[in-house]
Amino acid sequence: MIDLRSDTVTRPTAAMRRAMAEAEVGDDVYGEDPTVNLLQEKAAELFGKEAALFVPTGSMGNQIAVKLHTKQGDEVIIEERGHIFNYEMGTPAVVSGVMIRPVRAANENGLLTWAEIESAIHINQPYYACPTGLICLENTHNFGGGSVMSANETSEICQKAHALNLPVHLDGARIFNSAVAQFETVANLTKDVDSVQFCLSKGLGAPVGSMLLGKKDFIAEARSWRKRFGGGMRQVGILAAAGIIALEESPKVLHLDHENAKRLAEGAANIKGIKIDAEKVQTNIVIFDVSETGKTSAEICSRLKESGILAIPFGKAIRMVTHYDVSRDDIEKTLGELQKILET
Ligand code: TLP
Repeated sequence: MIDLRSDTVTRPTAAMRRAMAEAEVGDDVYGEDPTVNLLQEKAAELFGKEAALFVPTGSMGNQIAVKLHTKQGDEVIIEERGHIFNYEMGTPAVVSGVMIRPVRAANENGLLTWAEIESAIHINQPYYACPTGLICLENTHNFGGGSVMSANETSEICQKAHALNLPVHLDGARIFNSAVAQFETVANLTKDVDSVQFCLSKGLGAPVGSMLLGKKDFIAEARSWRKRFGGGMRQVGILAAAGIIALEESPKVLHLDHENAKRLAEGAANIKGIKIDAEKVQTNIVIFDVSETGKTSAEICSRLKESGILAIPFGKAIRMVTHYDVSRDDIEKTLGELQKILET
């Protein structure tokens, strides 16, 4: 199978499996797992943040941050296609008692400008509006097509938010893809955010795990919330060992996924009825519109599946995500099959 549904489908590398087998472990609920502690130290150092916490999933990292930055009845500003709003099971409402204020970015890439955020902020409006408690950004923006926000854009938003006493959380599930695409460091991309979550289990290829980073006090409290969420694991150094390899080795090869995504987008753009601007594909996510092909996205995906290719239909579009288990030959095969389905 050529699995383009997501970069979450990667299997651990041989080096990860070896490291997992040999990992030194302890009870992480007591803070005594040396491999988890090492991963947390390495991540904090790489991002230039005071502290880091290993969490089982990106969703848990995001939701702990939402919980800690807000109080019940607050509103959280987020781009309309954002993951925290659309794909985390309504947890902000369930767990934090907050409202989401979705804001549609004018740019199709899903990246909000400060002007767009500012127009949705509610402060000092007692008796009417739900007060804004948090701004969430997403870099890369998944359903904006893997688009990247620059360090300057991020810092500008953070500084203006901080001037209004508003914290900023970054869903950086794929922040390393963003950094590689921009020849930037993850530290620069996240330097002014109050907290950032990134995933070891997406393009970086670890089997499980995400990291939440921020100030020492924030991470100490996050540790308690992780326990409340049921995420206090024990000899989890087994997983952190793979995470260390993901953190240190995988960013070096992410550019290959980006090159494959670009080729996929360029090839798809030449197929009858498919609409995509390949110029705008910056990382490993390719979303193309199939509404003018005469077939639905579901039909196309089910035909692809018959040829051993998996992709996800989203309304009138199809998403394909490249990762290290997808080769250039797989991309060419996918383009060939798409052409067969749509042009013959
Ligand atoms: N994204 C998954 C699906 O949930 C859509 C995918 O296949 O892309 N933030 C962002 C930006 C994400 O893309 C994801 C996962 C998460 C958070 C959540 O991570 P997990 O799955 O570890 O909870």
